[in-house]
Amino acid sequence: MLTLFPGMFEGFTTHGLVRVAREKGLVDVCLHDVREHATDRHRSVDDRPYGGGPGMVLMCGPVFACDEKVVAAGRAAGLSGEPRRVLLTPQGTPLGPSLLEELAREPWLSVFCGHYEGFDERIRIGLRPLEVSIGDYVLSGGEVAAMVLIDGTVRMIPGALGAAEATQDDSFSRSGARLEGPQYTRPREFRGMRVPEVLLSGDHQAIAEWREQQALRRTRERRPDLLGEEHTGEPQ
Ligand code: 6GU
Repeated sequence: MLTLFPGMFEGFTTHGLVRVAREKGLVDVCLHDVREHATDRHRSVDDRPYGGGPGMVLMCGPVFACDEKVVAAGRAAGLSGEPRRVLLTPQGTPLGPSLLEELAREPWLSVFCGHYEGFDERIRIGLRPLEVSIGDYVLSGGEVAAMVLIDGTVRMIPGALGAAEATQDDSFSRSGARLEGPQYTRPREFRGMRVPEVLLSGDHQAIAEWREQQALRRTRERRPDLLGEEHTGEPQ
C-alpha cells in the first residue's frame, strides 16, 4: 500500500480476515508512507494545479520515489518482475467480483491511494496503473477504498476462508449472483419472534428448498437486476 496515511491501515491489517490470512502466510500487506519520499523541507507531497483552479494535486516526485522503493522492497522479499499497480480513484473501473478474482491471482499488487483533487497526470502515464473505483460516490481519500479492495481480494485467495465461511453461498459469488437468504441461531424464540419451523424440522431436503426459495425471493425483491428482471415493486 502506498499511502499518505499508513496509520489508517493498522487496525485493518491486524484484525479479522486479513490478519488470519497473514498468519497463514497467504498474503502480506506492507505499508509505505508516500510522505517519506518528499524532498523539500516542508515534506510536501502536493502542489497547486498548473493553469490555476481550486484544490491541490499529488506530485510526481514522492509517488515515483515511493514506487521505486516498493519495487526494491518486493524484490528483496523474493518477488520477481514488477507489481501489478492499482490506483484508487473515483474515475476508475468499477470494482466487481471478476476484478477481485483477477487481483487475487496476482503475486504482487502495488496499491496507490489517491488524495486531494487528484494526481499529476504523469503518474498515470508513467506508472500505467489499473484505475479502480468502488462506486459512484466520492470519498475523501483512497485509503478506505483500498481496504475494500484488499478485503475483497484476500477473500478470493484459496485457503483464506475456512470451510465454514465458504464463499459459494455468498451474495455475488461465481455460482450465479444472488443475495443470501435469512439465517437464524439460538434461541428458538426471541421477543416473540420465532425461528421458521422448517429450519427445526431436521428435513435437509425441505431446508435446502426453503433456503433456495428465500434467496430467490430476496433477490427478486431487492435486486431483480441480478436475475435479469425488472423491479416489480411488489413487497416481500
Ligand atoms: Cl477508489 N477513491 C475515492 N477518493 N473516492 C471514491 C473511490 C475511490 N471510489 C469511489 N469513490
